[in-house]
Amino acid sequence: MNPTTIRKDFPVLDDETLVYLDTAASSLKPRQVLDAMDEYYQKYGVNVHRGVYNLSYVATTKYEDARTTVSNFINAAFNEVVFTRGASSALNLVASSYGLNNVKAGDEIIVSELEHHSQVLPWQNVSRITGAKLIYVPLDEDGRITVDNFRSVLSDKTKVVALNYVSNVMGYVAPIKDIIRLAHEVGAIVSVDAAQAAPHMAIDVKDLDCDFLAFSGHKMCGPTGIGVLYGKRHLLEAMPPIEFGGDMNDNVDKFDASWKEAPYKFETGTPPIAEAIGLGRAIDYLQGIGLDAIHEHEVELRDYTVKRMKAMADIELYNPNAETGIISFNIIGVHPHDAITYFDGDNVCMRAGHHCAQLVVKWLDVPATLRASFYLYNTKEDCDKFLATLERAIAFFREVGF
Ligand code: 7TS
Repeated sequence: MNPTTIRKDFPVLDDETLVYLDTAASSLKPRQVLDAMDEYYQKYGVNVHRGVYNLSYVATTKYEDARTTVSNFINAAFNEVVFTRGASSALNLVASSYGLNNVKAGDEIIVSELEHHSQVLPWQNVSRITGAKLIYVPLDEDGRITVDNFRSVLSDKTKVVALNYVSNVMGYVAPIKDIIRLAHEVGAIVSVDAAQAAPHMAIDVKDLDCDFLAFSGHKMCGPTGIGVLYGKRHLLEAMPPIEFGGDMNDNVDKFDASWKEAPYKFETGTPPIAEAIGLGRAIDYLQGIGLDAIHEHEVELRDYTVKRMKAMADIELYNPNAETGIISFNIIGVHPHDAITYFDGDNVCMRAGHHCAQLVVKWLDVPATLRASFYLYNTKEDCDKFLATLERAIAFFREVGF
């Protein structure tokens, strides 16, 4: 894998002064993906599933081909892949359709403080409406979800387990396969938030045996406005739609209607056609490079950077031993929102804040963190530029007084 060649695929990186370390928020998009979407708009930009003419047939075929690409990517069946607006809407679909129809007062839903708001707030809503209880897995001293801690909250009352595969703040990989096996032993279903996993590591939903799994296109070289919900066939079949309108229906009478089969009953209205095609191309692009090689590259950059950061005074590192390309830290005594402006001045893009995961930032007992995240287009030079800015930022804040 050669990041220097890869960088040439990303038009935003034509600006050679730019150091992009905010992939966990959204990745950059390669020309191949932009071209595939442009081709849709330029050559056959019509609606799907309805036109009885050749252009519409071409659009429908490309849209459904993208579903095949996604299903192969995660080892699902074609009709187990629902296109959504993103990971957030996929996770909301699980809670609003499966959750509200299967969970009742007295049941328990297991979540954690390591979740993105998109995984925990939909289940808070289910809990409010149904009277089911939210239970938090205690995190270990590093802030990890462990199998033992998960076991300590699992019971016969557990109906749903809603956890992340990779944390967007700590970059930890959860022991999700073991969690799924244990949850199934008590008859609970598991909804996996894979928004930070799918872009960086190979996923096999059959091997994991998860019931639901969600991710977004825009964090994996694809466009915004498209995401995926994988659901086991029998679960999707039993779930009611949560949005009603065009294309999702079968027969419509004055006071009643019937729905198409999954996944179509969940894809109301004109879908994100160009975006699905773009996501399919993004997956081809990532697989062409190899998910294992991408993961290895990110970890190498992370280890290189963390080693240098550990040698610096005035740095608080929150996840020194994470196994993915995410570094969460603060400059001691400096509010991250002050620090981030210094990085911006050097054209180093990172995120400062609670990363839409306030519970873990509260668990860390800090107002916010700085977060650098790596992807396939980052290089050792990016790490060096980031470290040089960091050193100057520390010197600057030391001079003006922490
Ligand atoms: N789950 C996780 C673990 C995430 O990191 C994110 C987005 C989402 C769900 C929601 O994805 P969306 O595409 O629907 O927005 N995380 C971040 C982040 O860390 N910084 O900006 C967005």
